[in-house]
Amino acid sequence: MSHEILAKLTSSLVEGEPDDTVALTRQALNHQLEPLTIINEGLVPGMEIVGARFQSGEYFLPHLIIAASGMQQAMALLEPELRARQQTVESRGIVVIGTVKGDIHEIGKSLVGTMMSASGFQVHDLGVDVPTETFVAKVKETGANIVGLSALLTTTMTVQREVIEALEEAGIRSQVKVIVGGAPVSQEWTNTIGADGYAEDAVGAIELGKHLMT
Ligand code: B12
Repeated sequence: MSHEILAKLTSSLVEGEPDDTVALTRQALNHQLEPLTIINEGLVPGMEIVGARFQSGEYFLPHLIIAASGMQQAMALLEPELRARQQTVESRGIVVIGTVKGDIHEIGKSLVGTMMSASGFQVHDLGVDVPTETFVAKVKETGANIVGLSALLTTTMTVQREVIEALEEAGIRSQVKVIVGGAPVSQEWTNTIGADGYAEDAVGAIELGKHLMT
């Protein structure tokens, strides 16, 4: 039964039925499925299929927007559940996360933020298209241990380097670990710009965050 709900959840994203995605997410929660299971085994596979179909030319932008809307509505239901489970977990550290200036891709960044939050990090999500100076100001304000920079475009990857430079100029680079991610980002790029870590998905980001805090 649980497997069936998760499979239907995946299909609802692929078929572009956001109302079904929301209804099935509620159903999955009612069946006592863990929010992380719903995300990892229901929603993420759906977005991966949609992404692959877009890349192969089978899907176009409207398909993506509809799928993204379904994913975001589902995440809005799951986030309070994830947070509720965090209440018993000790804070692992303060994380500031956002998608860099010029880039409006939200889903992966939000997933990383939500999942890090669910794993016990205190997460401040600045949203998308975040000005470099806002990252710096928020790191100062919160005393963040980690700043996460998401970039999904080859044209906005370079902004990750700009944020690192701005942290250096503000004299706080040594106080905060910079982690980077997004589809075009690699370990090689991470080394090139002098970031402290890279993860290719949200699960990897949690491991990376834990590792950097030890
Ligand atoms: C959905 C989507 C959109 C949606 C975004 C909706 C939203 N609210 O987010 C919409 C339709 C708005 C969109 C717009 C555009 N998009 Co788009 N989009 C995608 C798509 C299909 C999926 C992205 C996604 O959500 N994936 C699902 C999530 C779960 O994965 P993810 O984002 O990669 O995140 C994971 C990891 O990367 C990692 N991660 C992400 N961030 C971080 C941060 C840290 C700190 C860490 C550690 C890890 C991490 O963990 C995440 C979770 O597992 C990708 C294709 C792809 N395969 O990536 C194209 C893609 C990124 N888009 C692309 C393009 C070109 C655009 C547009 C320029 C299109 C246009 N002509 O208008 C605009 C960009 C506008 C702008 N200024 O930003 C290109 C980029 C090409 C390039 N290399 O530069 C891609 C690769 C598609 C393609 N092959 O052409 N897009």
